[in-house]
Amino acid sequence: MQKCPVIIAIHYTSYGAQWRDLLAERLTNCEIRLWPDWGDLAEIDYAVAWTPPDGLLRQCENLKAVFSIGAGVDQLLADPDYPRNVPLIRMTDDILAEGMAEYVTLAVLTLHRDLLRYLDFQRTADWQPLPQRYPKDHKVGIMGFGKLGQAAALALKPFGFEISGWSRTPKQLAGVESFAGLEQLPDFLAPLDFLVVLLPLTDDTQGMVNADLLSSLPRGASVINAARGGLIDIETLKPLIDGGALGHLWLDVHHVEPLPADHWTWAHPNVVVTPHIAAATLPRTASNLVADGILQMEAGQMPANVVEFDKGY
Ligand code: NDP
Ligand code: OXD
Repeated sequence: MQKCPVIIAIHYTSYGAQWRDLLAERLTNCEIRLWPDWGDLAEIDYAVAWTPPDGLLRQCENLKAVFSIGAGVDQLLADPDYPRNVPLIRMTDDILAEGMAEYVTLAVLTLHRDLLRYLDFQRTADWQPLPQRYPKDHKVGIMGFGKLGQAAALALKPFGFEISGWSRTPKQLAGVESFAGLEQLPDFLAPLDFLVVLLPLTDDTQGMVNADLLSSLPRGASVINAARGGLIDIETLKPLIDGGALGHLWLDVHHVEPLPADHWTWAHPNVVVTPHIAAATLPRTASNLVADGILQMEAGQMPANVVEFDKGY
């Protein structure tokens, strides 16, 4: 390495310090600067970021690349001054796929086996066996069939659920029906008992999961969103869940985060709320991918998983 690239990890204290120390172990020729000690922004070669302040990355005028520490990049592209001439690399650590597969399996099995109702019965010591349903009776559709969506499908498959995926381009995954494009969306939705949303948030997908789209689902179907809150037009879903058109809403991500304490989803009996924990980035493994990417770039190669700005993911 001829020149020491300088890396800026944009983060709050203990998490940021962890990233700084892990990157320093791998990138021994680099000076790592941690928020808020940026120094001269023109000296920065690489940024490692989640939600930097708007305009900051544009001020790093000699930036060679930005590494997102999340699989999603909408939080970076939301900056109106985001420098779109600089490659943006998204996080694809396998540990995210493992976490998401586990989370989606937890949500589907909880709803499929009526666990929420049994927990209610337990509160009043009510011994009330419900008729058992079998996986072959339930169809799961995964909207957004990329790295995380396919990992979720592979985790659910051994239980015996019928699984389908919807994406922009068709996919081939053994035993899973693939649907692609808007024209196939109604056919994808029509038979589902569980719709799992794992799309990236882009100009095309913003607010896509609304009352109109969900009218294609069978009555009583449930929706699990573990991708981004902005994909769902949440207020249009309240009448559907109140009236039983939707069975349950299972939300890991929200239109505003942290979700305000007075939002109706917290207290609704048919809504499950978790605080954006489906698949957390693990600095120990993720920092290796970032370090590998920087070393590749210093060797004149472009890392995989560069975001296509026109698609937004
Ligand atoms: P990928 O890029 O691997 O997959 C995205 C999928 O969405 C692809 O199948 C893509 O289709 C499809 N897609 C995108 N736009 C459209 C569209 N307009 N119409 C149809 N299909 C579309 O992303 P990941 O699987 O790695 O991650 C998905 C999202 O999960 C992230 O963007 C992030 O927001 C969220 N996430 C949430 C976490 C949490 O803890 N809650 C943790 C990690 C990620 P195609 O394959 O044809 O391109
Ligand atoms: C991600 C996330 O995008 O944590 O990785 O939400």
